[in-house]
Amino acid sequence: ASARRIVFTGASGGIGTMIRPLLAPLYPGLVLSDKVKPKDLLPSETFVAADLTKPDEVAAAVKGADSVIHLGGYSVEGPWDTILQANIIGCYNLFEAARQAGVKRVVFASSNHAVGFYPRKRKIGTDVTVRPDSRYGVSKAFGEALGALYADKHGMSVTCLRIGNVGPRPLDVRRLAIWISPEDIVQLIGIGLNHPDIRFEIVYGVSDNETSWWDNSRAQSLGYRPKGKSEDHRAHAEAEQAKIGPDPVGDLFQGGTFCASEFTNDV
Ligand code: 15L
Repeated sequence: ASARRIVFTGASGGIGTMIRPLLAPLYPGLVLSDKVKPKDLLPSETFVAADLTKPDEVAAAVKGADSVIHLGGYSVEGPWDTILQANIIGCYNLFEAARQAGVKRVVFASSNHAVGFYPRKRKIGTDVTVRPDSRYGVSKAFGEALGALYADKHGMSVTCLRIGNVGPRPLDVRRLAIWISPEDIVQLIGIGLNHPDIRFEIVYGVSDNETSWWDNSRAQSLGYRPKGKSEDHRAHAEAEQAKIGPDPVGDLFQGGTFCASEFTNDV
């Protein structure tokens, strides 16, 4: 049997840059993809350039792959055309190219912003109706729906990670609830790539945080054992929060500033 070929889109992005050193020993031969090549390619990595809006380039990137880690796209709120191209058309191109190439597994980077308009007071599971807080959040809900379609119609194994915020430590008080360490997201990616029983799953990409707003028991039953604890970084997060000050809309909802942006409703 030949070695697995795993393609990682968005490899030059924020999360990609943080986790590549952790992925390299676990997945030797990992094929990185992005529009621009990372400057510091490791000996065990290869690179194939692809613009997600170009079906031919995406097809070339996933050719021969058995699995795809799809983190490519636009990672924050943006103008409609930006979201449409990178996250709607780009995500479709990825899943369709993967299907045509016979890819068996996709791990998709969804986001907390697919459910950002749930109030912080509420604890939600992964079975709630989506409540996107932005065009970006809508595009992540679209990606989850597309993943379900390819799982149910074509038998692909699809794992959607509703990622909170990845980093070495939580950036503010909101991130105390949603923070995930680079090590823990790598653990979730591993479940998506290797768990024998996955057809379609949505799990929260969050560490073992005391103030979490999410019931992540599905991830737990798939074997997820997060090691990060945001409480270890509370002093840092609170100090950073003090510099930001209150946000009358953002502070009510899980999505924070994404909810407050362009907001014209009453609270
Ligand atoms: C996201 O989905 C973004 O990609 C990231 O830049 C952060 O804004 C994160 O959510 C967050 O909610 O903190």
